[in-house]
This record gives sequence, structure tokens and C-alpha cells, in this order.
Amino acid sequence: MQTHPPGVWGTKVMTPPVTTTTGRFISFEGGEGAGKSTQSRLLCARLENHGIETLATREPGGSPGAEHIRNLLVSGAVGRWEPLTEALLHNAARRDHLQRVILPALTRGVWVISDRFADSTLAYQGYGQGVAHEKLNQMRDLAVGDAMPELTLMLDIPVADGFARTHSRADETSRYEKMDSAMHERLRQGFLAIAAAEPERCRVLSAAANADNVHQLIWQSVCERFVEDARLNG
Ligand code: ATM
Repeated sequence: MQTHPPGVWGTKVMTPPVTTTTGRFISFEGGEGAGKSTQSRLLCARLENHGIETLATREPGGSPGAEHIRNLLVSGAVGRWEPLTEALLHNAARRDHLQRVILPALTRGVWVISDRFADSTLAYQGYGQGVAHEKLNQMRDLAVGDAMPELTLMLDIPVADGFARTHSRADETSRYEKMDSAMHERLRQGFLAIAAAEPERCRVLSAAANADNVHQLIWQSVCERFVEDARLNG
């Protein structure tokens, strides 16, 4: 599994669609404490066991430029950014991540597993922070085009249970964790609405169970979605 983007950055502008490439693009989405990073690691390890090369990446971040933007987004006072500015920063980071890391990996046949992608902007900045969905969709069209994930695994957990998990961790609290629980409730409903609108791409999975059980649900979804790939049965 590659956990770091390749050291040499492509300068050529690459264009979607993802379907012309050989790798597969999977994203994890969900609120606080849903276990996305653990599940992303478990999925990559399982795919590698089946002979599939993977790249575990994340948003905001995932490329050197996008990681710089991430630092601007996750640190500082809650009100540091006006929500529309925040959405633009997330999209700028995403564009860099996509062009410099995700599309080149997919072209090499690598499966890309991203801990968050474009749905997070609609959920957090749209449903959570009130930016008009139309504006967010325009930004997404510009930054991402049709290079959306082929499968999005939405890990769903009640807000209070998710908070209980994150607050037991020693990590520094990010700007987003400081936002009020009403915002987190709105974004949970936002993820569910996004999944309901795109049932072909999105699978909502309960993240309340232990990590091994959640992983089994994820593996089942991956096998169903990519049933034509014989390596998954091997
Ligand atoms: P992670 O904690 O999953 O690394 O993400 C950092 C924060 O960025 C996350 N909240 N917390 N905690 C959600 C937030 N975020 C957005 O608000 N919009 C986005 O488009 C993305 C990708 C993340």
C-alpha cells in the first residue's frame, strides 16, 4: 500500500473521466468518530491481500499543496473562515489532490481509497454551514468534473456516539470538532440526503458496530460494486 503520494509530481493537466482509467476510486464519508481512517486502512490491506495495489489518501490534503491548505482549514478559531471561502479552499485543495495524486494513480491501475472527498463539502459547508447547494455544485463541477468516486461508503453514526469516540482520543481538537452539535446533526442528515440522491454510487453503512464487523459490511459492498474484478474472489 502506498501511504504517501509519489515524489515526482505530474505537471501535465489530466482530464477525467475516471472510467477511462484502470484503477478504481472509492471514497469514505461520514461525521466525527465514524472510523473512516481505520476502515480505509483495513480496506487497503484487504485489497492488497487480493493482489490489488492501493493508495490510501485523505481530504482535505493528500498532495503537498493540499496539505498546506488543510493546515489553514483545520487550525485556528471556529469563525476563521466565512463558509463560502471555506468551500473554495476545500475545492482548491481537492483540485490539486485530484490532478497531482488521484488521477495519476488511477491511470497506473492503482485503486485510490480517499478518506473524504467532494461529498464532505456539500455536507459540511452546505448542509452544515449553510452555503447554497447550487454554488457548491458549480464549484464541484469546476474542480472535479466527472472524476467522482465510483463507490462512496458513508459511515453513519449518531452524533453523540461519534463525539464520545473522538473525545477519548488524544489528538488535538480541530476547528471542526469545536463546531456545535446542531451543525454536526445537520451534516449527518446531509450525508444521508446525498446518499439517498445517488443510490448507485453511495452505500450507507452503520458504523456503530466494532471495526471488524463494519469492515465486513464494507468488503461486501466493494465486492458487489466491483463484481467483475476476479481478483476480489481470489
Ligand atoms: P478529518 O477530520 O476527516 O481529517 O477532516 C478534517 C475536517 O475537514 C473534517 N472535520 N472534522 N473533524 C471535515 C472537514 N471538511 C470539510 O468541512 N469540507 C470538506 O470538503 C472536507 C474534505 C473536509
